Amino acid sequence: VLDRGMLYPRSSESRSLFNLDGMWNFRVDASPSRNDSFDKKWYLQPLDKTGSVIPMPVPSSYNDITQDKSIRDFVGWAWYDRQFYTPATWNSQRIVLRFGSAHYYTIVWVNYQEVMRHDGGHLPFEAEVNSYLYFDRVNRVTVAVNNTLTSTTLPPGSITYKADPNMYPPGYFVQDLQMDFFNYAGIHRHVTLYSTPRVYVDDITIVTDIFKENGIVNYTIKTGGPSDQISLKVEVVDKDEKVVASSTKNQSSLIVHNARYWWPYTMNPKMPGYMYTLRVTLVSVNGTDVYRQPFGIRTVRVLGSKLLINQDPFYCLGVNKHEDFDIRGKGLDYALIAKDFNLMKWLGANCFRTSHYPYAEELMDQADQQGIVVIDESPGVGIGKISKAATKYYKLGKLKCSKRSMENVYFQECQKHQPNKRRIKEQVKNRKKKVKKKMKSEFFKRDENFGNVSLAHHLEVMEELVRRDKNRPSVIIWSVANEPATNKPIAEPYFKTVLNHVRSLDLSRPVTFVCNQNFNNDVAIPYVDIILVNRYYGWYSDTGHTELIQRQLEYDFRQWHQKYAKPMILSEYGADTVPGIHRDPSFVFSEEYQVEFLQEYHQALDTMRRDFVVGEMVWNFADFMTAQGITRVLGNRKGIFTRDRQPKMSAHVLRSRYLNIANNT
Ligand code: BDP
Repeated sequence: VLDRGMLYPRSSESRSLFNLDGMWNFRVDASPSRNDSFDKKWYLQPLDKTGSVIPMPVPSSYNDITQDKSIRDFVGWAWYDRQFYTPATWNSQRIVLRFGSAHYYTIVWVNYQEVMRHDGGHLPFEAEVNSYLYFDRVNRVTVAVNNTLTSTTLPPGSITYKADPNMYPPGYFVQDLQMDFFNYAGIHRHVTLYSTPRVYVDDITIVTDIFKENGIVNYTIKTGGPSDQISLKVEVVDKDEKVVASSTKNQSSLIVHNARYWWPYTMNPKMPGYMYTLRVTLVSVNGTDVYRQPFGIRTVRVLGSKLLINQDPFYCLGVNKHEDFDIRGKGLDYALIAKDFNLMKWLGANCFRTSHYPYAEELMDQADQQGIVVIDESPGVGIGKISKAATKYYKLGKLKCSKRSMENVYFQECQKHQPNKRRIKEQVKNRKKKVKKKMKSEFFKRDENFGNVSLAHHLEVMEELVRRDKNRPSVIIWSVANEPATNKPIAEPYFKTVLNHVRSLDLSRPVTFVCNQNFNNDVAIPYVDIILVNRYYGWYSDTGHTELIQRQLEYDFRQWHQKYAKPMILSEYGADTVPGIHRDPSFVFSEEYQVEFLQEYHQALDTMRRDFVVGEMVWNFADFMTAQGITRVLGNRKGIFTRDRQPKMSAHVLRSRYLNIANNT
C-alpha cells in the first residue's frame, strides 16, 4: 500500500501555495520513432531550443486548442515547459511540486533534473523538489506526457501498425481504444508549488459513525519529515468555527455531541452537505504545521436490498457524467463545474457517477459541499473488451459465412464441376470453422488486460483513488471498473483481488464495478456489495422497439435479484438524440424517441423501485466527444443536455420525474 499521503494543497498559517497554471511552451514529438525527444534529450534544454514551440494553456487538453489535426489526434510524447521563481521566504520550508493530473504517463524535470514519474491520468502526483530548486535565479519545469494506451494501462488500449506499403507510409499506426470517449491528453489539472514546514502533516484518514444524535469521528494522522519530538492538537471544528471535540493523539475516536450529519440535499433540503473541519496542529522544533481537512459525519451501508445513508434508505436519482467540454477537452474548468452542479440541481439529481475515471478534486469539493452523492469510479474502463466494431465485424463475418459464402462456394463449385452437394456442405463447414477460430482468437486477444502487470497497476490506481477521496462524505460507493469482460473466467480472480483489495483499504463504503454482462454468465458479481448494471434495450438491441423495454428490463433485473439478493442500480440507459430532430411516431435519434425510451425504463423501474432497485442513472448527462467513428456524429449524443449544456426534451421529462420522486419520499 502507498506509503505516503496526498492531501489537497491548502494554504494555512504554515503553508503557502503558488499556482503554475497559465501558458506553457508546448511541442509534440512527432518523429516516426516517437522517441526523438529522448534520443536528443529535450529535457536538458529549454524546449524552445529544441525546435519551435507554441503556447499551450494549463490546465487543458491540448487536442482541440490548435487548428492542426495532427495535434488533435496526436499519440506519443507531448512536451511542456515554463519558468518560475521560488519565493525567497520558502527557503527553510519543504517545497512540493504537485500535479492535479496529467494524461497519461508523465515525467517531470526541474532545472533539467528528473524529479518524478507518474503512471496514469486522472489522479494527483507530487514530489519534494527542494534539492532541485534555485532561490537566486529563474527555475524551469519541463513535463513530458505520453497518451499511448496499451494492454496494461487503465483504460487499456492498443496500437496497430499498418504494414502494407501500398496503403500506408512507413511506421504508420493507429491507436485503438476500448472506451467510448475521446482520448484527451495533456496537463489536465492545476500545477501547484506549495510549501510546508519540514515536519508536516502527511496524511489524515477520517471514518465516521453515528450513534443516536452523536457523531463518532475516528481518525488517524500520519506525519512526515525528520522524526523530531512532536506534539499534536486535533480539533473538530464546526461551520461556526466552534471546536466541538479535540484530542492530542495521532489516532483516536472523538465524539461530537448532537452532531449535524452530512445529508444528500434531497434527504435534507434545509441543511444538505454539512461539513466539519478536522484542524490538525503539529508542533515540532522545526516549526508548526496546520492543516484543515474538511469531512462530513455520515454512514453508508448496504442492508439486505437497501442502500442506507445515515440509516435511512437512499434512492439515487442519478446522472452519468464525463469531464468533457468544447476546446478545453478534459481540462479543469470552474465555470463548467459550477454550471453542471446548477444543472444537476435543476434536474433534481442527487447523485452522479464519475464515469469512467476519477474527476477533479475541485469538482468533488462541490459534491461534498452541495450534498450530491458520488459513485467514485476508477479509470478501469473496457478491461478485456473487444471493441463494439470488432464484435460487429465478427458477427457480420459469421453471417457472411453462412449466407454469402455459401453462395460463393456454390458458384465456384458450379464453375468447376458438376454441382456436388456434399462437397459444398464440407466447404461451408470449413469456412465456418475458420471464422469461428478467428472469433475465438479475437475473444482471447484482450486477455493480457487481466495479466499480472495490469492487476498490479489496477491495485495501485485504486490505492491512489482511495487515498485521494477517502475523506469525502459525498463518495458513497467505489466502482473499480466499467463494463469489463467479466463473462470470461480469467476475470474472476482478477476482480476478486481488486474488489477485496479496495475493501481492505476502506471498510466504510460498498465496493462494486459497473457490469454489462448477464446474470447467468458474470463471474465477478459474487464479489460486489451492490449490483450496478448498464442496459441498452431498445437501443443497441431491438433498436426502435421501445415497446419491449419494460418486459426486458424487468425480467433481467428480477433474475439478477433472485440470484444474488443484493440491491441494484440501473447504472446506464440512454439513446443517442440529435437535438432539433423531431418525429411522431418516434424514430431513433429524434427527441421523441429519447423521451419515449426513458419513460419506458421509468415505468419498469417503478415496479422495482420500492423493492430492490435503489437507483437509476441516465446515460448521459451531456453529449460528449468520442473518437471518430461511423456510429458517432461529432461524439456520443446520448446526453439529456447538449454538449454546451442546453436541455433536450428529455431533460424536462427527467426533471419532472426526479422532482416528483424526491418530493414524495
Ligand atoms: C456503454 C458504456 C459507455 C458508452 C455507452 C454508449 O459504458 O461508456 O458511452 O455504452 O455506447 O456501454 O453510449
